[in-house]
Amino acid sequence: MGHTANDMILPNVRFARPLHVGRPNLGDRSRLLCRIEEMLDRVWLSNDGPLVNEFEQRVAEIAGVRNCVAMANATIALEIATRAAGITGEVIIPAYTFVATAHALQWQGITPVFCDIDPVTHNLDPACIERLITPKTSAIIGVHMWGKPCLVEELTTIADRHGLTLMFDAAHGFGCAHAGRPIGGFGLAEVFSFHATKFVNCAEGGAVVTNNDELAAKMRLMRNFGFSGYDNVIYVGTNGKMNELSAAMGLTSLDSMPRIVETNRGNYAAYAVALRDLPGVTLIAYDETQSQNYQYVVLDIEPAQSPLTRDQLVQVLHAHNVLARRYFFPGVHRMEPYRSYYPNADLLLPVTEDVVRRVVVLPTGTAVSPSDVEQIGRIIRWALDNAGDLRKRLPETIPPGGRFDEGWA
Ligand code: T4K
Repeated sequence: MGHTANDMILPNVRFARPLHVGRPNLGDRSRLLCRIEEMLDRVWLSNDGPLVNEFEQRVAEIAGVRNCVAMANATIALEIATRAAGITGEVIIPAYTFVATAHALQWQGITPVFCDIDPVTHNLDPACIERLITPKTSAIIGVHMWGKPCLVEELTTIADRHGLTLMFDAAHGFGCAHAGRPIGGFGLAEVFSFHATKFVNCAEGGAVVTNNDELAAKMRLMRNFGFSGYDNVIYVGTNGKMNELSAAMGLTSLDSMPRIVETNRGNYAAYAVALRDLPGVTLIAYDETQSQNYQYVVLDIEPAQSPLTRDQLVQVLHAHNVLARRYFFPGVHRMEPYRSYYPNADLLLPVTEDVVRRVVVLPTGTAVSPSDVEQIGRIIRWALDNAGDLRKRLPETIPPGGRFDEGWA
């Protein structure tokens, strides 16, 4: 008798609703609507409005910095920050990141140079950075992957030794700390994302934080077409402004920040219990002595020990309506235009090549309860226990853009 999709599903455990990675956390609806009412009464919708100003102050305070410049999203924030900092030529970034880190540079004619990562922290490997520095290198941009801080001190030493600018893509790092200091104050500037999928969100939003007042002033001009007062343009600028609706959303989200972190932390602890002692499956650890946002629940699937491949496990999860994500497969160096520009980049990126095949990110946030997590744990345990059967049905790998349900039917 042939298999059916149902043979691959643990009875009564498929979720009735899809569980997403990055389902937005919604704050207090009435507080949000009240802010929007006030905004409408003021008839002030964008351009440095009071809600944006308040959002900037609160973000700067949490990040422990003097300046926060709110932007429309983190991608444009990265573009403006690098441009305002005078970065040109080549910039060293990890290949293991969301594509925006590279695109923000390429968009401006700056060349992203892909650096390998540490297999445990998933952050830039300082030893690799040194090998990539050329006379054209002007900066290093570290990414605090999953909110886990880069080796800030090592990167600072390298940047100082070579006269390079150091900045951080802290899209994942809001509310996290390193050595007792909040992420936000390291390097020349750091960039947060407040996209809908982030634990604190503005629907769309981002910000550059910095202790450099001059840089902050320049970025304020650049995000508003370079206008310095009426009719007076003093830089080439763009439109990177955050609007008041987004700031209302962001402020309401900030009000709920402690509750969201607590929920994430509870889910993370529930995952640690649910996934205990599984062969080849490790939950990526956070430094519990430092402030964390726990917005990403990340599993490492060790190919030599797990009876299923990472992609087979993702297929099983999707069949149960758990829409786990392969962040950041296949690596930015394997996406266009970088794939065409550097067809052999993979040879220099052995750790990245390995990690992009091992990592899977699971749903968390306020849309997920500890009992959901327990259920997800049961699905994974069942899948590994029944790996012999499942392996016969499921392709070992799914290409980029491929659908996870193709192996079922
Ligand atoms: N640097 C790094 C290291 C980043 O991770 C990011 C963004 C950036 C820079 C750039 O930041 P922004 O310019 O976006 O501010 C998502 C997010 O779109 C992206 O912001 C984020 N990183 C990345 C890690 O994840 P996708 O393409 O995976 O998103 P998407 O649209 O598939 O959304 C994920 C899931 O969330 C969906 O399956 C459903 C759910 N969802 C999403 C939205 C927007 C909802 O339920 N409701 C929603 O409103 O990139």
